[in-house]
Amino acid sequence: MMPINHNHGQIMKKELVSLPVISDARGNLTFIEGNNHVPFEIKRVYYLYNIPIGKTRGGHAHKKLEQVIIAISGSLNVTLDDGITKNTFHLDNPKQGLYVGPATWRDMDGFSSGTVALVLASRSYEVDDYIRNYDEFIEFVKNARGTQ
Ligand code: T46
Repeated sequence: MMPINHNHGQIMKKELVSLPVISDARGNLTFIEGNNHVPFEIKRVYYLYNIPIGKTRGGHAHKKLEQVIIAISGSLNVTLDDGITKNTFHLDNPKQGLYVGPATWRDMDGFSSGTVALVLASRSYEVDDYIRNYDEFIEFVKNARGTQ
């Protein structure tokens, strides 16, 4: 999975999570433990599949939620935006995850046919944790930086 940089050639390596693989003549097995292979306790798991070609998802940020996105099968592009820098990651490897922290706008597109994207999440589904308006997101990021 290679990040495609939009700004200053900066590679955001902290987003990439390598997952363990047990490989033998029967094939591969990858396992994921919370607070070990991903940097949080896993509270929720969901997956995106049957995505029609050309459709986009995401278009929001979260206030508190942390997630790791894995292309279990197929491929997709995920663009992460922290309010200043945008980086696009092409996910096509079930041995790697993409960490998405709080206060990060995400857009997903370029789903190949048959893609299954597994998402591991640090919190239960909370509608109030979503920021679905980009201007509100920028305000949220500015306020968060101001309180640091
Ligand atoms: C994210 C990206 C990667 C639930 O009821 N429970 C859930 O756990 C989730 C994830 C969604 N929903 C409902 C909320 C909406 O009514 O499912 C509907 C579709 O969700 P949304 O439009 O947010 O789907 P995506 O693919 O744009 O975003 C999802 C996650 O919501 C989001 O947290 O980071 O995948």
